[in-house]
Amino acid sequence: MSLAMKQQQQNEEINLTPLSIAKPEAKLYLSFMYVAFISLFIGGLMGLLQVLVRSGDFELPLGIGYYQILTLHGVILALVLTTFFIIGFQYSLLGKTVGMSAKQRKLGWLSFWTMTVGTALTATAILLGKANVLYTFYAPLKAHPIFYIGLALVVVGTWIAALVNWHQVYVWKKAHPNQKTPLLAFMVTINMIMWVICSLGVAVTVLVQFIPWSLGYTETINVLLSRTLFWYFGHPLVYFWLLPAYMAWYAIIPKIIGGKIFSDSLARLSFILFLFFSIPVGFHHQLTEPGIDPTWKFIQVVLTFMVIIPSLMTAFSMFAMFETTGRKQGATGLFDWFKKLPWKDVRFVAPFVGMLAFIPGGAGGIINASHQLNTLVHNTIWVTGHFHLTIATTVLLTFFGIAYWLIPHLTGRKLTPKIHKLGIYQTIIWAVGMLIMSGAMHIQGLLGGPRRSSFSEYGGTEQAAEWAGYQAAQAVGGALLFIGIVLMIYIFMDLLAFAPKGEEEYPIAEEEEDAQPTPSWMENWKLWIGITIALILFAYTIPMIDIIQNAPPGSPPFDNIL
Ligand code: HAS
Repeated sequence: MSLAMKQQQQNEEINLTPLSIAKPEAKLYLSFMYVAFISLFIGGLMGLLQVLVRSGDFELPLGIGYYQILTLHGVILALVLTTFFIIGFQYSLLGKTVGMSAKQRKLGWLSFWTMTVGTALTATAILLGKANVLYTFYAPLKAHPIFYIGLALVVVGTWIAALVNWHQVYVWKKAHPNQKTPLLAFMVTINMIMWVICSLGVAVTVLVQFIPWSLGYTETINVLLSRTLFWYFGHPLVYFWLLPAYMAWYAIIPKIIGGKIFSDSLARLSFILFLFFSIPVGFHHQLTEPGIDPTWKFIQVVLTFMVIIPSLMTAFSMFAMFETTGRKQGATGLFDWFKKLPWKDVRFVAPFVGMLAFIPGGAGGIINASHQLNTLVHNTIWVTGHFHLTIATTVLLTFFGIAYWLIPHLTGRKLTPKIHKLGIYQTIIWAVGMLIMSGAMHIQGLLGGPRRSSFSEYGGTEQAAEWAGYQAAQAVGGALLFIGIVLMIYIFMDLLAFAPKGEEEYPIAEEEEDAQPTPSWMENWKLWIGITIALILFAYTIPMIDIIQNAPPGSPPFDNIL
């Protein structure tokens, strides 16, 4: 058989017809979506209250504390909304590409209920005002033990989901021994490997340090160790959010715009690089932390610059895919392909605006990661501006883009022209709101405005007076974003229960007919996990020993900050 025929045969085998999703599976995937969208509403409302308080013209009623709503905002949006959406979406990706058995579905429910009970416990502690510790729960701020126990349960739930996901892929692999794992299943496998390895760090600090300390079994806590373990988890956490968005960019958007996957191998390589470089970089969140040797900070900053590469590869891929598709549709000239993109299709427009936001969002990340520049922006509201561009725009708009077809696909309804239109308005409102809010946060940060702080005039200093206009702008932007949230909840409910019955496509793109075959070594899991662990041991072993051996006296708890 000629090489060309072999390639074609392999591509045909890979472009398998997507499996159909049965009702019981749809119910499971949808349950994750319910929690995600309820969280969006609650978290968004808290965000609105925050920007109003910080404008200086509004006070919280009924003795509610600023740090209470800030904690709820961060936990419910950054941890709950994201995790539920991602686990539900990833289950659906695997259900569609490799299938889900009844047994796996049952375990899927176990993961859902473990995560939901955990969320309820953590939320209760926050609502009772017993956990005003923000989403990073930095020691020595202390929360009620239930807060940490709830978070631990959420993580355990995700581990169950990881086991189910890997089992799904394993079963498929056994049934298709000589075929490469479908691209989306490969990507989910990587994301969950990264997640399990990194969440071990937060599990250790919560179980060994926080829970005994909050129960009063130990009097003090090693603050530096707890933060280091948190950021060992906390940076890969941001890629755990980003990679599902990249899954949609690489393998779903091409189908929506009428194109093909630009390069299956390149997509896989970028995910492998994320696995390598997402974890050994946590120190770039601790560049101002005094107890860490600068050499190790330098090494982790270098590794941080390595993790930028797969995002640059993704940017290249997106441009290439847009241009190739446009040219196939008859575009000529340098930029005509741009006009060929489906500007009335909200399934494309929302993620596309997310991609645009990642250009300044990613550039901001590169600034943060540069040691000298970090001293200027660290702990200022610039950082809050950065993560509202990345997670709250790039990732969230992509998640909205996914919801427009995923929810009707699961409920057996149609995405109507009316919802397309509303969705495009929603995207515009979000983009404008975020431009105003995040832009003002970036500028105020450069003028020295702190993050994680309630309104203060700082004794009437001139510097604080400079921030007033930017704080007002944040309130305006935040109010627009809340309108965007209300609109999105309306759209979600419409797609759930009111849109006309019908069939909505689950768009999975195929490879080009003449695509080069993906090398089989790309699935050398032992090698990838081995390199990942080697990099982690290299970046963390010596500084960890140093942090533990030369630990300063531990800290007693600081409780009930309002
Ligand atoms: Fe970050 C702080 C560095 C990416 C989230 N980050 C945070 C925090 C969060 C967060 C939540 O080094 C705050 C944590 C806290 O509470 O303290 N970040 C980076 C770097 C990247 C980065 C180097 N961050 C993210 C992503 C996030 C996220 C993604 C969420 C999803 N970040 C930092 C650092 C800090 C930090 C420090 C600590 C700051 C401090 O001092 O506290 C990189 O991954 C960024 C690489 C990205 C790019 C952009 C590629 C562009 C693409 C779009 C292409 C556009 C297209 C459109 C195709 C290089 C892929 C086509 C357009 C046409 C016109 C056709």
